[in-house]
Amino acid sequence: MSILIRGGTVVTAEQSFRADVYCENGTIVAIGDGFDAPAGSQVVDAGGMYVMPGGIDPHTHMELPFMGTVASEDFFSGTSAGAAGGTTMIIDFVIPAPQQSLVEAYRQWRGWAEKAATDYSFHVAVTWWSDQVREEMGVLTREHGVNSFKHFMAYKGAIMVDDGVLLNSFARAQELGALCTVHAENGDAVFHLQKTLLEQGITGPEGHALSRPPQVEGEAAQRAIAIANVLGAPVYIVHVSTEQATQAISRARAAGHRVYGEVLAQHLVIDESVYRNPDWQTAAAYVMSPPFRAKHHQEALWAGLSSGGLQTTATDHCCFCAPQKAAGRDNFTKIPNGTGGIEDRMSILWHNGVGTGRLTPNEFVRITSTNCAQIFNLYPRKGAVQVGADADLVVWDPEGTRTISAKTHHQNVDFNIYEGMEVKGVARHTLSQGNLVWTDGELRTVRGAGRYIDRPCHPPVFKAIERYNELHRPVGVDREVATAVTP
Ligand code: DUC
Ligand code: ZN
Ligand code: ZN
Ligand code: ZN
Repeated sequence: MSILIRGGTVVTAEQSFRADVYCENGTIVAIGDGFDAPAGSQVVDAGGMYVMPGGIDPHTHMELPFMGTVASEDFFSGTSAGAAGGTTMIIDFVIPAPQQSLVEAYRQWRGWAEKAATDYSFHVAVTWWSDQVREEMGVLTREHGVNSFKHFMAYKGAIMVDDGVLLNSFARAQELGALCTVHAENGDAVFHLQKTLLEQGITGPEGHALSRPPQVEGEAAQRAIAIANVLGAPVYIVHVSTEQATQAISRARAAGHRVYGEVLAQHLVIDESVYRNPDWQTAAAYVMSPPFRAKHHQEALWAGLSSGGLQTTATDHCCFCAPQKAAGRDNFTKIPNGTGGIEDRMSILWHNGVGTGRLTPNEFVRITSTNCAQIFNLYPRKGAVQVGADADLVVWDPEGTRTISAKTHHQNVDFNIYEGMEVKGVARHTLSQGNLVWTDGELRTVRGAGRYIDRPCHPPVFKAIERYNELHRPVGVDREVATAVTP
């Protein structure tokens, strides 16, 4: 099986150049000018288009059991919708119930994901702490290619963890060379505000945003970073939606700490006014956490992406249909949290990022693919257009247009949060493992064709930390002398 992508401009995180890309058996085998297609090869005309690494969405929740229901998008429909939008890999989340074995939960998710159409991998959430969890984090990193663990600082009474768990888990992950990721919202503050709002008779979707103000995220992001810094551990903050959290990350990075931030496409273009929609069902469709924000936060997020202070973009794709959302008719705290957008992320970012001059095409590749591949140790197999890399590619048409709508999308949800938005910049062809899975508006994904991708740990960063501690030793204090005089 061979395919030649002819006449396009290759765009990577570093450079753009005119070249043909030739792939065989799922791998890029040659990049250069003016190839003749070997007999029997398929040829894709990429004239006037960009050939880029397929998008990687580092944050999805396909068929997640959550808040009394199950997310409507499964691994096949979700990865297929992703392919239609130029995304060729997801990193989804295994979320064990408190007290559940992490390895057992991981196996459960692996079973569900066998139907995926494109490649995938898993972060595993730490929702409780014990010696068993400590041990299983080791098993997952050594035997199952898991190099990242997730922590929810919100969802009190369910999957929220306290600072003690964060410290134990961050320290363990650091020992293993794994990366900790955090959903940063102060769950106690959210719980308190939810109760107060309900007592005041505020029961509609507007209460959801009021119960999760920007400070709630800012405080938690700052705290997670501080806890990581106590240990000298790296930390990755998922779905950064506020100026406060963006600033906390920037400050830490400027001080030399390894802190990463992820932005959801929807937080860049949709604001909090959606919760004031008089139609309950429409307002409820936008209930997700963190919620949509006042407009000025969007500028902070864009600035973070273009400056490199925030590194990745995702969707938190976690779909619930109107009948599922209706569970919270009389009480906003019962509306299942989640929105969708895996099919639209790339176009939303191109149109509003590259189309407005906020991002260069190379920066677009960085924040949709390469940075994620590097942070989560998938590079250069993923996130690169180079010989030897997987042939997960998107042929991007910068002039193509689309009006986003639930009527035409491939996502398994009855609503589209971007309904009616017109975007310029679309995936014309998407290749997964060298196969055309989306071409000129036709979806050709195959159930079960996706592979689980191992992500080995990076080497632990202890050396760097010793050096860091050395640099931060108070002036005039010699450690050996200080030890010697201690009685
Ligand atoms: N936020 C959501 O909106 N849904 C799933 C989990 C989360 O943190
Ligand atoms: Zn989250
Ligand atoms: Zn410092
Ligand atoms: Zn999430």
